[in-house]
Amino acid sequence: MVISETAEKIRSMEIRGAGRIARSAAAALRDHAGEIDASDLPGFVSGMQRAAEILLETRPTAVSLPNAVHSVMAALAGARDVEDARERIRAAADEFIRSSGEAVNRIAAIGARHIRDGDIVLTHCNSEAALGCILAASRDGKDFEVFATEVRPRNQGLLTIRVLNDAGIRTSYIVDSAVRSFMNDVDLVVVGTDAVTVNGAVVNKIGTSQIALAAHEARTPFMVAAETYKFAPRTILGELIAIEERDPAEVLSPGLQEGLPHVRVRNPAFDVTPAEYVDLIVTERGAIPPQMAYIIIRDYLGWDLEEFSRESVSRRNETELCI
Ligand code: RUB
Repeated sequence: MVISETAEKIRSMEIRGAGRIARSAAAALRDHAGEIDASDLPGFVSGMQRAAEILLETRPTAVSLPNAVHSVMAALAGARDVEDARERIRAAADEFIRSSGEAVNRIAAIGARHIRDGDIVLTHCNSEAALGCILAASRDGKDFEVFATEVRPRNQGLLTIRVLNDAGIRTSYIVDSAVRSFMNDVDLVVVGTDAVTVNGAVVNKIGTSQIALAAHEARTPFMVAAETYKFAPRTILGELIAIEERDPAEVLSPGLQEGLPHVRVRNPAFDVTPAEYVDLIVTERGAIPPQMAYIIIRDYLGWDLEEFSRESVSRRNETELCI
């Protein structure tokens, strides 16, 4: 029950933003582990695997989701019996949620140092990691302004301006296409991310790459706030990040579409900003250049080529043997 409810909330974007999606998936797995009625360990494990798959199918782009699921499900390895497995899942999920919150706070503290008195900071979409940096700078007593974009078609900018307004931060709200007009006034761009690939490319809300391009042209620093679980281990072996394409009705109402039989509405939810347009990625382990993405995947997520191969083999075994 908790799994299908959480999955639906993620799919419908009631729960949205890569960090929140990851924490809610971890919590759903924990609660599901508490509910499963399994008489033996193989039954428990296959019930957990089904749950993990349902969560993984909700939204394809935010890599924080598979990373959260992986970190919780890995706790099943070595479980002695159902009760032990339940306890391991509970502990791993709680640890993921705790460390995720801590990572966001740490990123805020580091990112805030890059915001100076008098700056104009531009942000896009609604990222708790990026907003964390802005709010922390404000709490530090810095006096600066923010430009926040509208974020068509789902208007996440409305969430962002509410947060900024509540914090008393002077904010200008602009349509997405106005970014280049203002970029020469902007001192720093701060965004979050759904995935960072091994070559340092940043996948974030549609429009981010245009903003990065405009920032690059104007020589405005472009900073990304990213917990380490937003880095994508499978890109090591050339796996690509799937870009979610959402319902055309988010862009154009079905009524209007009907009158335009030759028009196809495209609605990709994310885009890819190449590493050369990214100046800095602020993680909870410190700020890094995008070129260091591989090190994060290897050292902090603990995945390397060898583990990747082992994981693929053990996944095959799990399917064959159902543990
Ligand atoms: C949200 C989005 C956010 C990242 C990072 O897209 O692109 O910038 O997920 O957010 P959507 P956070 O609204 O489609 O989920 O820093 O909160 O994890």
